[in-house]
Amino acid sequence: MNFVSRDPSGTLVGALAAQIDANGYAVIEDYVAPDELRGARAFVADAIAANGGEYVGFTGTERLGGTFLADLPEDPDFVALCRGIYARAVGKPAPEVGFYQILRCLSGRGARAHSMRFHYDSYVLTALIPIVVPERGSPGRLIILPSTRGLRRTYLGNLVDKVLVDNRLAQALLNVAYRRGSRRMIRLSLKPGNLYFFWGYRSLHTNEPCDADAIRATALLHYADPHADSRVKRALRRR
Ligand SMILES: O=C(O)CCC(=O)C(=O)O
Ligand SMILES: [Fe+2]
Repeated sequence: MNFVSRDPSGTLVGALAAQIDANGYAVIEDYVAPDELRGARAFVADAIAANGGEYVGFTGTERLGGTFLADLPEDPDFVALCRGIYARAVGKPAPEVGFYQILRCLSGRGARAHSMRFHYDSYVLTALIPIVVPERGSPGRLIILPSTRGLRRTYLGNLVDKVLVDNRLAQALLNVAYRRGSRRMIRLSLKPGNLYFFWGYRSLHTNEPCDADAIRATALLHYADPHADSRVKRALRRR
């Protein structure tokens, strides 16, 4: 993983940012080394088995054991990649902040409850690494409606967008559009070990479920909350 050190003029980073703008996402194929991916897959299988075959999620790196995911948010190349893409797209220096990281392991009857809920992320750039993808049944694709909004100037503006989407009517309409095969929705088949980027803050997105007897596991590293310094946000969160 030394893409950025081999890219001193920022050609790769610029191309990735342009790809996200043009296509709704960008991908670096086989970003994860096979042995690292194998370790993470074993970790996911064990975690789901220990939870009786049901969904588990891990926030942060503490409980990620010896997997590559525990080290990824400190990996200089990965950090430089994300910051570089951010700076190119936003036109401002990338903030010196860490990632909001989640490992989502879908399986069992609960897999549906964690799927097909369209949302905006609170962070500008979303990096996604599939760890396990279903081999049969529902493919568990990533669904993206690219660039459905801009970066809101205020946290309240952001909140209004979220409220407008996070209700039964809006979700039902989006699900109807999905089932009717809306061309605006990108249906991205994921490959384990690839690294995908998209504008999580700006693009409505969600994931398809997997069947109860399958596993769908994705690592998400969210970067840069535009409203991190908002006084309104802090006041609301305090309650
Ligand atoms: O698991 C996925 O494919 C997407 C999850 C997601 O969008 C999120 O956790 O914010
Ligand atoms: Fe998301």
